[in-house]
Amino acid sequence: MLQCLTWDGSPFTHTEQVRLLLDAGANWIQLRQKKAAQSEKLQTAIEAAKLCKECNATLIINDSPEICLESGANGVHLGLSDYPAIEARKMLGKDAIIGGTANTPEQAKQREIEGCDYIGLGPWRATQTKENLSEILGEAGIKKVVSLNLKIPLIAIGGIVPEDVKRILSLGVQGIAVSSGIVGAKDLKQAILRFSKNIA
Ligand code: TZP
Ligand code: MG
Repeated sequence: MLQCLTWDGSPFTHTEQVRLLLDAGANWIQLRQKKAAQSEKLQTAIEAAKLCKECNATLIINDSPEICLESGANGVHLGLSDYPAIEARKMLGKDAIIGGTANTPEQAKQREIEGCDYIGLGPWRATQTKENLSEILGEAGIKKVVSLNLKIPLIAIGGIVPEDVKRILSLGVQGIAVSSGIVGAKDLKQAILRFSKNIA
């Protein structure tokens, strides 16, 4: 599984990034538009949801269950200090995909208890993409969470480059999430290929 996240630092608008990602074959996209008014985020999400539906791709909205609901996206990704996952489930229903961030085994366990569908586990290494970055996990930190044998997939995130993919997957996580390494690349198609060829 490869989740591609849009990025405020890209020269392209978020809608353009979604279009480019879909053209490059992405089938799981997280719209991570941080620096915009709520109304603009909603407008982008509506456009992105339409584009993803046309391509049968899954769209996850960062932070906001409301925008997920109003745009018709498939789900929401909730950070550690975002909207509570249990409340998001009540709002979005059983079919919505709810992802939750975890940085420690305790948080990961809690995400499963809350009914999340997947865990964004990171950061793998330091990255400029996210502000207020939690403690770097590296191999040891990821292994601790893998050893819990949770029932929901673990998606590693944070500063991941193509050369990391095999090693990270060999630790026992189920997928990889990438932002700047794909939407910040000169050749986005080539970048997706470089990540996905190592992902079953
Ligand atoms: N959560 C932990 S690290 C991170 C997020 C959203 C940023 C990932 O972006 P990049 O550019 O792949 O490091
Ligand atoms: Mg968040």
